[in-house]
Amino acid sequence: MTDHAQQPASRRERREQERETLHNTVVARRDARRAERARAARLDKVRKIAFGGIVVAVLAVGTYLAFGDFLRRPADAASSGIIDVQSSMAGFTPSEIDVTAGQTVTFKWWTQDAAPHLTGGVHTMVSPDLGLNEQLPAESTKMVTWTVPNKPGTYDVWCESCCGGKDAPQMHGKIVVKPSSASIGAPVA
Ligand SMILES: [Cu+2]
Repeated sequence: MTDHAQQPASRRERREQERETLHNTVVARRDARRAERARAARLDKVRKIAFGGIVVAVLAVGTYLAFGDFLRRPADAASSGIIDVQSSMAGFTPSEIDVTAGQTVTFKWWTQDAAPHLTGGVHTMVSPDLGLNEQLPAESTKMVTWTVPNKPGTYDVWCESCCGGKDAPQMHGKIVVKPSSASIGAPVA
């Protein structure tokens, strides 16, 4: 008797258990799908942020490469190594030239003045302290390559072949020798 009473009950229990197991499986699968979708959404968000960051970085680098050289030029005119200098009856243009100690620079030195106006038919560039003593023929352009002595400071440079030469204030220019970055902070010998 007890067997008969228990059997249907245990069948029901088994069916209930099976239903419950099935239900649990369905719920578990649904939860897993939701978790997967949430994870995918998070990953997608992270990817978008990372991509945005890469785009910004690439644009920044591109902008720097395109304009960095241009932007630096006014601050450090001598960094290209070629310095445009004109000599005229008004003196040197520019009247101040900035260079760096130890740097090798090239003056693209030119004049439009005609020979009759110039003593000996030349302009000159004289700065004994800096080892400069150059001549520029009338109406010409000359490339003068010069290694800047390792002597930071401000130096006088003049033309002695026209318009009163060294005695004339307008015939003087200034060469500023900046310390090289390697020697900044180190004692100047
Ligand atoms: Cu001159």
